[in-house]
Amino acid sequence: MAPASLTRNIVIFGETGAGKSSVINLMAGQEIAHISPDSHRCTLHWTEYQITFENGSRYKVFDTVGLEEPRLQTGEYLSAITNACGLVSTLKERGGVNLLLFCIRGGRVTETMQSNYRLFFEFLCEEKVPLALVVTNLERETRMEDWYTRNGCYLEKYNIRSAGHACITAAQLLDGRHRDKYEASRGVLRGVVEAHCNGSMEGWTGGQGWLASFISKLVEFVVGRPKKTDIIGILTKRCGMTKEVARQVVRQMQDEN
Ligand SMILES: Nc1nc2c(ncn2[C@@H]2O[C@H](COP(=O)(O)OP(=O)(O)O)[C@@H](O)[C@H]2O)c(=O)[nH]1
Ligand SMILES: [Mg+2]
Repeated sequence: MAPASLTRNIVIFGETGAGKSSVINLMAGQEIAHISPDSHRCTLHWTEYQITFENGSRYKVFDTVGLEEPRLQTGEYLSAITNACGLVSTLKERGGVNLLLFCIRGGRVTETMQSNYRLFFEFLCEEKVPLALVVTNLERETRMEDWYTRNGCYLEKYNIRSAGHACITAAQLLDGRHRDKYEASRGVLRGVVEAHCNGSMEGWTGGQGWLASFISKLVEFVVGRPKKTDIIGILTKRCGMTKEVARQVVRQMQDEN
């Protein structure tokens, strides 16, 4: 067993407005994440939060910016590379990823949802990290879990697979009736986090070529053709790679496509 004092790392992702910051506050039991519609929109930008449950379990939560559309424009891709370098090296430093939380609003499955799932689960974590779905906006359901009973099959149909799920409301300041659901949601969410974080003891750190492999897969989302020299420029100037390694990454990219 891992020692109780160990901090586990959670990466939360999903579109802007899905409720990620609200979910972090719900999990923390206090307002630590800023809820704002505007803020920083650059893909793979992240903010780190520390959360400790009453039972002593400690977590670092990485609140990330995902894709807002199914595809990335070339310029966005270049900024996403810069963010990816920082994110990957920070996650390594912190001991790797223990759990992915995919935050979605209860509604239909969209192409952007599928892209975010692929970006974080398949590309960033190479399917090696447990993923739990957090479905928000369910306060109008008589029983919030019913949403999954009705919709779980659609997620599977679109290849969005999860090890567990939490059907919740993450909205504070709702009226009395919904307030109970908010409090109940905290228990459900924490239960899912504990169930899937404690089992996987070591965080996943991606191995040697983690960053290179992630960046080269990322190119699949890009509309148009980013210039080789632009990519090499970013990898050497912003990500600290040598020219040699940067060229290798670009070559790997071309092999994948
Ligand atoms: N009704 C309702 N609103 C929610 C829920 N979760 C978040 N919101 C609201 O949706 C908006 C976006 O939430 P936020 O947490 O900032 O989403 P983020 O962009 O993914 O971090 C805010 O106005 C929240 O108050 C929910 O479960 N139900
Ligand atoms: Mg947010």
